[in-house]
Amino acid sequence: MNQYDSCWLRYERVPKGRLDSYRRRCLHAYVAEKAPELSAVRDELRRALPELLGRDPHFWQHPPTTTDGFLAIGTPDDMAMIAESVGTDVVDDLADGGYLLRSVTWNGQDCLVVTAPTDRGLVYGTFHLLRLLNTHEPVDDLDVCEEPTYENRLLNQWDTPFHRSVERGYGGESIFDWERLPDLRPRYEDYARLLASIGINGIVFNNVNTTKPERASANAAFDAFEGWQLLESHRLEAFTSLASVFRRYGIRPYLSVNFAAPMLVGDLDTADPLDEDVRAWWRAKADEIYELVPDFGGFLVKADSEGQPGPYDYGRDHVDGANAIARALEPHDGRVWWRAFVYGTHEDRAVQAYDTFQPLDGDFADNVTVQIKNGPIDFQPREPVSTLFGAMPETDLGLELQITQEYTGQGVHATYHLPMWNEIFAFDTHADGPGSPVHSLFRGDGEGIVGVGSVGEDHSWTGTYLAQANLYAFGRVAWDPEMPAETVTEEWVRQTFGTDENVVDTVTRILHDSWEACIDYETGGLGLMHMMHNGEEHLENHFYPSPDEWPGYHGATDEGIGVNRTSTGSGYAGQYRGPVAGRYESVEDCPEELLLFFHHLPWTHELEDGTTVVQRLYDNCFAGVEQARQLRDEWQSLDGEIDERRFRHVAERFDEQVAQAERWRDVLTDYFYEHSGVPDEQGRVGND
Ligand code: GCV
Repeated sequence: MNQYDSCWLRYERVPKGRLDSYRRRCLHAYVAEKAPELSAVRDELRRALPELLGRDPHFWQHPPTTTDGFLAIGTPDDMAMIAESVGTDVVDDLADGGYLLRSVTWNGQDCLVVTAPTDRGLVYGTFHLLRLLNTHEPVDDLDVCEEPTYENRLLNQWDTPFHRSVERGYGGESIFDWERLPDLRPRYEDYARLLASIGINGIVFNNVNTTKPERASANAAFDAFEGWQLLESHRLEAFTSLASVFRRYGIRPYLSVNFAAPMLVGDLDTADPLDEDVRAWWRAKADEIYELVPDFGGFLVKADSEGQPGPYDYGRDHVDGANAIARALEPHDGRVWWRAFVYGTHEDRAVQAYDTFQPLDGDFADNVTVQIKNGPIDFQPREPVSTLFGAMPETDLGLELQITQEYTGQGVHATYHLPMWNEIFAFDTHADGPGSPVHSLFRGDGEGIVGVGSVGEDHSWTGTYLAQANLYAFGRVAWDPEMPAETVTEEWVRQTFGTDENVVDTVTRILHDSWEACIDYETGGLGLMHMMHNGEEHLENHFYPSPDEWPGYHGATDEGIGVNRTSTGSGYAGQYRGPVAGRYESVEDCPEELLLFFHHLPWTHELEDGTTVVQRLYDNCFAGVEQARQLRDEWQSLDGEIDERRFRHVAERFDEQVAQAERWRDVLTDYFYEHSGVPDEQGRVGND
């Protein structure tokens, strides 16, 4: 048995109906010889085709002269057959990563062509073709043309090097063993395959918290090591081997770095971004890295946030800080991704990021991207979108989403993030007047979409098998945010659990209903959030309910609940543009699902349908638990339809999820009752 799961790259035998057509076109293959990416393509075909087709394909060393049909993979320059059957111009016009798949007739034979202007595009095109074969789609009239919507589609690994832990990772310890580099583990390549198959083109190694591991590791010997040390010369040399694994799959490596690296790694006594020695240190470090890793993408920086050092330590601002490092990367085409996740003096944390960054619009260097979390707080089950989206037109921006389920049930609950992401993407910012959805931003050069990763050493990679869907969906929306949710989800289910229609429908339904269920039992809905235990004593914090720990986030008092973020409160609503600000400012117009994020209201305030706030909170908490039970029952109905190992594991997780949901419901409803004194109309709370 495999040490770990193949996720959606399973490759099982295609049923008879499709087999002939697939064999006719794919049992002979020619993959152009040259770039490392093309050897990865050949390897993938060697893995996949024998499993899918039940025959070993023949790989030609030169353009085939066979009388059979064949699969041709290369750029038009690589092969006359491709140039003549597809045309050079149409391929050259595609963006980096774009590709074409075509069924063509060549010398009277049925052939398939995968072509692209860049080697990376050939990798994506090959994975697309294998997805079609794996899900038994027809290929006889294939004419697919794809281009990525966003230039950058990055994974942020919050893996803490040397400790082998993953901050907010629920799939076990880190897969990356930095101590053993340059020795490589097979898992690295499988991870690169998974990422490339969904179009990811950059990976940022190292936790953004690069100093002071919060928790001692199991092996105290490692406590001396911290993530900033990855910039030390001997570690950078070892890093080259890891970088080469990802390079074969068109994935550029990046590193999270510590702002004070000139002092920590170098021997300077300041990290002041305006100091000439500091600038020279960053320049020399960048030169050293690019000498070793020529396709290095750049640095990610978390500065002046949660104990990480930053420009404020020297009385400078974020522009000074980001630009100083960016200048060092600029000659190498490298980029700084500078996080906007900052705290400050505001009582309402929501206000901070906009207040800090918006006035700096236009001042960042051309190779700086400001990376912004989807909402103003911190990856809560539901948040309004960040006010910075659309507010910095002169700055390259990146949208940061969380793939890992920090606040949505961690490695236990089935909570699918795609519906949340689609809600975010569809939100109209009014940045350029009506019709300026979030997905229309981040499309410029140097911009893109970033996901905080979720994988670890567990067999499932992600703690629970259903959470693999979040990683898959992230890659797909970062490629095309307008792809219908059903398409993305069904693709994942078919590749992961097979094409039986009942299985596909059931798992798709479970995933799509799971997010709202989580919101209901973990918050009561209506825009409440951050009601969880926040202690730092173990990794599972943010998992259990504890609404009295941080009352500032939900604003519960004996009179009412919610936070006033209107002009009479913190003023956050006013950071949105025109009509959006007006909508959130008004109790009547504010969408119900965000009402208590923007308004502090009496417990007995009546909602549109006449239900009181407190009654709606009770109802939602109970409905969330019912929904969790329903999801569990639906999964149970698949007993015998899914292999025992995965079926049982997920079934056990669902039992745990239902128990957790009941716990959340009981703690929250008791808390609401304690403050409101209003019993539940249905006698479930406060009627003893
Ligand atoms: C990497 C939240 C998380 C932290 C995380 C931080 C961030 O506070 O709980 O684990 O730290 O966000 O995004 O930097």
